Amino acid sequence: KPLVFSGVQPTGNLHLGNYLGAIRKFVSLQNEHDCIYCVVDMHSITAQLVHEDLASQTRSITAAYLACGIDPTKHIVFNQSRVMQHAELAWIFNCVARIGWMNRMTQFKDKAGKDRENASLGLLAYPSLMAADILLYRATHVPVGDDQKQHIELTRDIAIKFNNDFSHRIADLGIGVELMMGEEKVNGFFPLTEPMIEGPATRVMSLRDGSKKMSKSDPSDLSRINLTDDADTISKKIRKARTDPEALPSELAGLKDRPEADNLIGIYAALSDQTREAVITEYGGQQFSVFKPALADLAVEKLAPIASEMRRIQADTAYVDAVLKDGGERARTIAEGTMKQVRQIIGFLQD
Ligand code: AQP
Repeated sequence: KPLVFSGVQPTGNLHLGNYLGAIRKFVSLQNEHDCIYCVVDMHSITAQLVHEDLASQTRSITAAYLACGIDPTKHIVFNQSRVMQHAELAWIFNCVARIGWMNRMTQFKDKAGKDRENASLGLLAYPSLMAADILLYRATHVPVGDDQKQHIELTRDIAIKFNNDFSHRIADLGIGVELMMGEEKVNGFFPLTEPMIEGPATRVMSLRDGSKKMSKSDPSDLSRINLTDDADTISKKIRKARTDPEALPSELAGLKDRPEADNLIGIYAALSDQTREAVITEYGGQQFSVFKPALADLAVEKLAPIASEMRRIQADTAYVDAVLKDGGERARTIAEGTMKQVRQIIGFLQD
């Protein structure tokens, strides 16, 4: 049965990239699937251990999930550190995955920078924990932005290696399920998870530099639209967004080598639920002095209600905490069911 899992780190203000690349998809998937949405607080300490406001940021991401429309009564919303089985399975996956696999991860290279020897071991092992997050629930689908594609591929590699290494044990215990590996049917314990990376804004770029991803950790606040920005701030940031002096092209091909224009078209398309082609058909030949105000109006219309709903929900700390506690309990039940079988497969003695 399909199961959707995804998460967001509580590392700062959520931005338009997180919204369009991930959270908006979380919301649309909940009508047709069972979903588990996590605030991945354990991931947030890999790059920086001490966060003065980790608790409030965890609540803020939860409030964003709820403000965007995720229903915590029908689905599971919780923070990762509440369910210790994530760390337990991650340790096992550290022993399944190879160091070379981790060394190849572009996010590790970007975040570790030049001084790799000084990066935390947790930052290197991040994809192992992410694989554990997903496979603990045997999730089949993971909605993410384009930057996470490599990590999902690694999750599949870990599942394949675990299924192979323990194939006899899984068969003897009779707890395997039939999986498709290309054309071939195999018996395995963990599913081969599919990333869901779709739509016109799978990689929203910085408003200051079209070659850099919009990111929570960018020191320039003008580089991103935060989900908590008010209408004036959203308009100002779009007005100041870096662009070239040319008018918009009348065909998509004309956006090649114009990353800033391409980014704004993608954002408009995603926010208005249109294709990029449709946006170019409407605005091709227009100057940015016409397009930017239209984009600002659209962004304010779509994002301002989320910001005010987030503020309302966040003010009710007891409610947010109750959602996380209840979600944590339900997640733990599923997670412990998986771990009992994983311990059996490996041969760990347990009660
Ligand atoms: N710019 C983006 N465009 C589209 N999707 C994006 N995502 C992040 N940035 C963009 C998606 O948002 C989800 C949650 O991301 P995360 O918080 O777990 O970590 P991240 O990818 O590292 O996000 P940031 O904003 O860049 O944070 P920092 O600055 O802390 O590294 C993921 O599905 C991600 O793909």
